[in-house]
Amino acid sequence: MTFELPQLDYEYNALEPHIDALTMEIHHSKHHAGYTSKLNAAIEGTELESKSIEELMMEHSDDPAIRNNGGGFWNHSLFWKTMSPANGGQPSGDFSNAIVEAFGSLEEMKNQFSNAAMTRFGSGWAWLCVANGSLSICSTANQDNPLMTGEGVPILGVDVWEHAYYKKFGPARGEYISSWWNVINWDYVSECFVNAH
Ligand code: MN3
Repeated sequence: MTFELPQLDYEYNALEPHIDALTMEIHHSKHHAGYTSKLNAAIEGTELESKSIEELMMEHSDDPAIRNNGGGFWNHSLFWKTMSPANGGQPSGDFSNAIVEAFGSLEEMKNQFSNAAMTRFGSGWAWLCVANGSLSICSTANQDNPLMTGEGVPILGVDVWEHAYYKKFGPARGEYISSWWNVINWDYVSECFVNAH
């Protein structure tokens, strides 16, 4: 199996002014493309070629080439899908109920998530996960994710590598995270929540 760089469902400039077009273009066509080709190079000609990306991450993340590039491939694939220029509404139904149950309110979930993203030292991600039927928040270093660590199934993640925000926001990671909340595709995240059960 060869992994392919997924196309975006929107143009590079579609998330302006919240996420800028140049960052989107470099992030997708260089960074994500790089993880994808390095992942393919790492598994080429080995028995790992027959594995799904989830199997690679859950069973073979002790190999740094799989961990870093497989994580980079999967994490960014989720990241693009969970953003939308249409700002897909608000969490609804069972997903909304689960947020209230776990955090008290959507605002509080966003506060805790943003705090996890702000306090991740260096490069990494913050995550909203489904674990044992309920929602939780964590963060991981580099391109690691909760599927590798067994912490849950990620349904929303924010990339806090400097390549995700430095062109527009400089060192102001908090301004980037605040802007990013404006382009969440809640309909897609709700779908992920349902599928994670
Ligand atoms: Mn990135």
